[in-house]
Amino acid sequence: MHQQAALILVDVQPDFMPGGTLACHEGDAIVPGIDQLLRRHLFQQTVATQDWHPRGHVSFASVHAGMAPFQQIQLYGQPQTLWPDHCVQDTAGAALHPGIDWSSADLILRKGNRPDVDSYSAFQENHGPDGSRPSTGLAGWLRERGVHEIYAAGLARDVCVLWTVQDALALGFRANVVWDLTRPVTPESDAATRTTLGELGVGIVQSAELRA
Ligand code: VGL
Ligand code: ZN
Repeated sequence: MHQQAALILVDVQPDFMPGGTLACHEGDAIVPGIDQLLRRHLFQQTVATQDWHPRGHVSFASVHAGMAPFQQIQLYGQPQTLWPDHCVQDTAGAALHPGIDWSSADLILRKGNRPDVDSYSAFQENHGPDGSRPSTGLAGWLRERGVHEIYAAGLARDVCVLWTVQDALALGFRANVVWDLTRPVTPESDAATRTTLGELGVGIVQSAELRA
């Protein structure tokens, strides 16, 4: 048991896997390993996030005239990548992946439900119209349970997983990425992601190294 540690499974949803609308490279390859990891009950708490957008969400390229997916705009003074429509509430692509037994998850946190604000990290929404990044409440939830360290896995390695560990560190948690149980939207980003994680002091671990 990793005492005082939480596993955070980020956006393990069909839309981020081959056949989905915003597929990560080999995104489905992490499903068996995550299911096996959950069955080992190594962590004091397990949290799953679920990207959960209303139709017409501000992050969808389809709502910005003349814009295409993966282009960037400025939104509330910050860069915002525009995405294909994905993880629309109550669609199959937005479900927690059916190949995983989620019954041991202690908390399922839906994010990105505000129409005008995107939300990558499990801890804080992206910048809103007033320039702030509202808390999701996760940091307090973890602290109340004595958690000081997080292990993040899921999708996407270069977007929501990365933002989650960056916020975790900024909020005073030790942070690790379970590298083999993540996949990127942009495979070319892997070298930069590793460099960023190393510079921040985020641990990069493999699921096979995790021990009871
Ligand atoms: C994600 C882009 C848009 C992710 C979510 O889960 O990494 N990426 N929404
Ligand atoms: Zn999203």
